[in-house]
Amino acid sequence: MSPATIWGERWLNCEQPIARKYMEVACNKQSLVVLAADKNNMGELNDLIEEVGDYISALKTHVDLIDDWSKDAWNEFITKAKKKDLLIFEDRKHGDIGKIAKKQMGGVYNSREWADLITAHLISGSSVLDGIHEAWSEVNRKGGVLVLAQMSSEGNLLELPGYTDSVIEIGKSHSTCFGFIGNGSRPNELSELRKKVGQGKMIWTPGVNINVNEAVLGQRYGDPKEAILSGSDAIIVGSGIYNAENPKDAAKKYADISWNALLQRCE
Ligand code: 5BU
Repeated sequence: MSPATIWGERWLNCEQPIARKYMEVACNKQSLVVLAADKNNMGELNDLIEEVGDYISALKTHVDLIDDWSKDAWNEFITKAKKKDLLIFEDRKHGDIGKIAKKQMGGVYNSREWADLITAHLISGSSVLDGIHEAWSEVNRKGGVLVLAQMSSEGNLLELPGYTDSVIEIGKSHSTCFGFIGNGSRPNELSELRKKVGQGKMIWTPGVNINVNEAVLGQRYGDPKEAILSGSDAIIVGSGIYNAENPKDAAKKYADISWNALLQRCE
C-alpha cells in the first residue's frame, strides 16, 4: 500500500525527510514497530536484528548498555541494521544546555554520525534542540529529535501541570523536532497528546506490551492496538519481543497488530 493512501495529508504535507522515510518503511514492512534492542552485548544485538529486522521499522538503541562495545563492532551492527532499512534511533534522553548537548553528540559514541533520531528532554529549554541540530549539521547530516512530552513510568514528573503543554509548544515549532514521546500505557493520555500535537509531528510510544502484567520497576504497559488507535504512530517494544520464547513470531505479531490498528484508524 502506498504511503499516500495510508498516511494521507500527513504524507503529502510532510517536509521532514526522516518522517517521510519512516512512513515509507512502515508501509513497505506493514509494521509500526520500533524495537527497543536493550541487549548488553554485540553478539546478542546482532542475533536479534537478524531475527526480527524484517518485521520492524526502526531500531531503538541505548548505546551505553553494551559491555563489549567497540567502534568497529558498532559500525558493523549499524550497517547491518541499515541494510534492513531501519531508522536508527538512540534513546539518549539529552537534557543539558545546547552547547553541551552538541558536544555530547560527539565523544566516544559519536551518535551524530549514526543516529537518525535521538530523544531529548526539554527541561533545559529549547537550546538542547539547537545544539543537537548543530552537531548533525557539522557532519552534514540532518536528524530528528523525539522530545519527551510524556513518559511511561509511574510517577514521572512530566505529569506536573503545564510541563507537557510547554514541551509541545516548543517542539511543534522547532524544525529539528521530529515528534514526541507519548505514554503508550495510557490511551486517554495519548488521545489528549494527539489533540494538542495535531497531525504535523510524530508521536512514538513506549510502555507497550501484550502482557500488561510484565511491567517491572515502575514501568507501565498498555495494549499496542489501543496505543495506535489513540494516535500513536509507532509502538516502541523491547522485552515484549526480545524476551518472548520466539522473538521473530512476537515481532510479527506486534507488527500485525500495529498495522491493522493503523488501517482501522484510517477508515
Ligand atoms: P520495554 O522492555 O518494552 O519495557 O522497553 C521500553 C524501552 O523504551 C526502554 O528502552 C526504555 O528506555 C524506553 N522508554 C520507556 O520505556 N519509557 C519512556 O517513557 C521512554 C523510553 Br522516554
